[in-house]
Amino acid sequence: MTLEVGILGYRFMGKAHANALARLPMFFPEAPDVERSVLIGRDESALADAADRLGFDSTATDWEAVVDDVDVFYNLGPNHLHAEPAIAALEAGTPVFCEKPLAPTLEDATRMADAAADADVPAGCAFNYRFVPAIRYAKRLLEAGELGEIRQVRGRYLQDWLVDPDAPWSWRNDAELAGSGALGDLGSHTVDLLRFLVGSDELAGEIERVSGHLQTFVDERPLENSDETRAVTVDDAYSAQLAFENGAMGTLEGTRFATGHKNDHSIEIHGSKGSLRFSLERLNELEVLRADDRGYQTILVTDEDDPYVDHWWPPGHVLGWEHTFVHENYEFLSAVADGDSFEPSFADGLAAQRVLSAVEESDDRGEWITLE
Ligand code: SOE
Repeated sequence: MTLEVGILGYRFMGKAHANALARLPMFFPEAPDVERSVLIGRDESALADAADRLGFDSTATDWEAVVDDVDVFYNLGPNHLHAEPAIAALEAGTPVFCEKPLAPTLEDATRMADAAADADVPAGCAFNYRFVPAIRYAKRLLEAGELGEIRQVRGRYLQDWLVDPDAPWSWRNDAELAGSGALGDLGSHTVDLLRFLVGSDELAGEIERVSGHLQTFVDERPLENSDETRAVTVDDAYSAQLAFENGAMGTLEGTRFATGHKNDHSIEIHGSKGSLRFSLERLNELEVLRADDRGYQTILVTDEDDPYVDHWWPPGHVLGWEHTFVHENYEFLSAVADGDSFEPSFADGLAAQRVLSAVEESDDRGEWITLE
């Protein structure tokens, strides 16, 4: 069986997922056969150029005509375009893979998760960092109880692409189009990773209460190639404190203003028997510190029995950011072909969104918020 895939969005994420689809038959021969069937967008000439470069058979400017025509629908467009096409596809019985954050608002995320619950097909939220081999390795250690009871977790996602006040305005700066700023774009990844790693009942459990702080440092920006400016209506940075169900504490930060940091996502976890830390900038490594160690021990997660590694190169031949997309596409498309469920699902996307929305509410009200 060949799965015909339709993809909405052809810029950054379109390229990352198209690359992943192209790699699958070479490195994951057991993956279902996939045809990059139709690429969807509005600007016909940019679309035609992208379809040519990314290996698509055809293009379409109207997602409504495509969502029930293909075997799988990928929604990689800006956040405000996530809900309607994804819901329409699910209602037509088409599996959906949607970029994160699931939606700009909690209301949209809820509608999407409801549509996914009513559909009999996989609906995945593309939190690609779950598919870093070192993160999977960390999850195994945590689930085997090697860190003991989880007491404190820390997550920071630092970027700097808005430090310059003259950096151009984009949809990511607009509340209507994006929902939130660093909080949704970066915080959604951090919240999802922490839920993935320590969110089980045996470890920290779900996030129960949050306290949040949002800040916008530059409140208007120039439009590209124009003398006009437009208002920035989302946060440039956020911080949050978390209280988990089983008593663990969490501290989160995300920013587009950390000068010099390009894509620095790091996680630290402290348990009763040990600590671990991971940094996306050294994604082939996991650092572990047990009670009797004299400093962190670095594990190079590039052995053939490490998660996904045997599909690529011999031990020690490191992987990169783009491989996380290949892994998630492999898992998602296999779930589609086998009729299995897939995680992270729309329910996981909604769970992250509940946390983000509570962080915003806490900032508005100046008090801790308990999640429903
Ligand atoms: C931009 O901040 C961005 O591309 C995010 O949208 C991605 O999810 C993240 O992986 C890298 O940074």
